[in-house]
Amino acid sequence: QLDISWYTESMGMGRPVDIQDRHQLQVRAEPRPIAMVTTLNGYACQRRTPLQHHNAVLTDALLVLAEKAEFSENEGRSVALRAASVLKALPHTVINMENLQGLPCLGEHSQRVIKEILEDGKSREVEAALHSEQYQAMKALTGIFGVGVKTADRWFREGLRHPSDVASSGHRLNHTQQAGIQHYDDLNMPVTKAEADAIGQIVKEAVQAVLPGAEIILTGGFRRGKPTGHDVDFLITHPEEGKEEGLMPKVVSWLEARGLLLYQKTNRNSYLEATEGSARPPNNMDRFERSFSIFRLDMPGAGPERHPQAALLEQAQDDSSVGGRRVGESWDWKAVRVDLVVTPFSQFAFALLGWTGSQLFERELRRWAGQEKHMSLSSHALYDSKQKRYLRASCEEEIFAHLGLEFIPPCERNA
Ligand code: DCT
Ligand code: MG
Repeated sequence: QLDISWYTESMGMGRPVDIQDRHQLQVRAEPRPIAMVTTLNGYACQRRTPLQHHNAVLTDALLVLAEKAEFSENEGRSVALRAASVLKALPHTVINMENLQGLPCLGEHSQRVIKEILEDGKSREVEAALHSEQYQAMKALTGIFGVGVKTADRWFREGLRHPSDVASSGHRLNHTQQAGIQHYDDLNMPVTKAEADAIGQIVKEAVQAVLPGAEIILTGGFRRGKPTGHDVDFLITHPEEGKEEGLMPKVVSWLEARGLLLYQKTNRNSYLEATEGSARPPNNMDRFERSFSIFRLDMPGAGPERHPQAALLEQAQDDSSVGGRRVGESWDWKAVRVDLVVTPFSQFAFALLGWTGSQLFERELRRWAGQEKHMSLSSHALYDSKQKRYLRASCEEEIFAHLGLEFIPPCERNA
């Protein structure tokens, strides 16, 4: 899937070089500007995308533009995300526009931004976005758990800029948003792998206590090898199909009885294969028995050193109820967003694939299935529209095989 046409020792500088040039180079046998021509497949699910890549300066810029587009609800978001994703899969640093030849998903807009950064070190459009009041306010307001772009945009138009403005605005907030405001600082601090593992131990204990033999697995970004995340995602299942039914309320009660949950909202499983056929649910993430929660993770001995924002908060003496703790309060626990999902064993492989991400990798898998294979993929099942039947799978490898795709391990799904 990856074809590095050719390159010589000192990468970069040149234009793509054809066979004749190459011959001349060899004849002259002198160091020459390099051509690095790489071709990549058009779907992110056909590419290997590692966590660490060579073009962070460019992808960071494109991701700001994706965010800016998201805040104004235009489709530029997916365009910029796809462009960034292609650069993440490149095995080398882009240093000139020729390096982009033959690459998919790089439209005129993305190329303009890349060119500017290569020439001037930065993009005016990205700088303007980062400094704009709208971008900063939307970023802060959508950073509240339970607040989406629509609500944030309405608040922005009313003159609100920051969670503290919302808290003092007198707006009626739902329970999720109240929790989001209350734990704003903690929830905007990255969750570390160590914290995710600590929560994993707690969830494991809870699950084992209420249903012996049940299994839990850490999914989402941490399964892809990310060192931090915005939340912790777990899948729970039991090898005996049916045993998992009704598990979530019991797990939640166990956790609540021990004071480990600061907030939780459970959705029932609303997926019914037989009656729904191949219909693709509008949002296939919402149909398992799923609990969105905020854990209270004990952090023994934690002080401002381990909780860097504590120092900042202490400076903000006059701040109101936003954030979590007032000056002088202890920092021995941290609020952490956790998603728990219960899946029947027969759907486990699909759930695992669907919840491992990245979000773009998932979107591209579904696009590939629909457009290239006349299949419909969700986190529950894979339906073949030509054969008019569901295709079963007991592991991720089988799903890739059904889709006619080379298997990509989780650590290379960071599209
Ligand atoms: N997912 C998806 N489509 C969405 C949202 C999520 O396919 N609209 C899948 C892919 C990732 C997984 O669910 C978990 O979602 P997040 O926690 O949002 O993503 P993440 O990769 O775990 O990111 P983070 O590390 O920030 O938590
Ligand atoms: Mg996650």
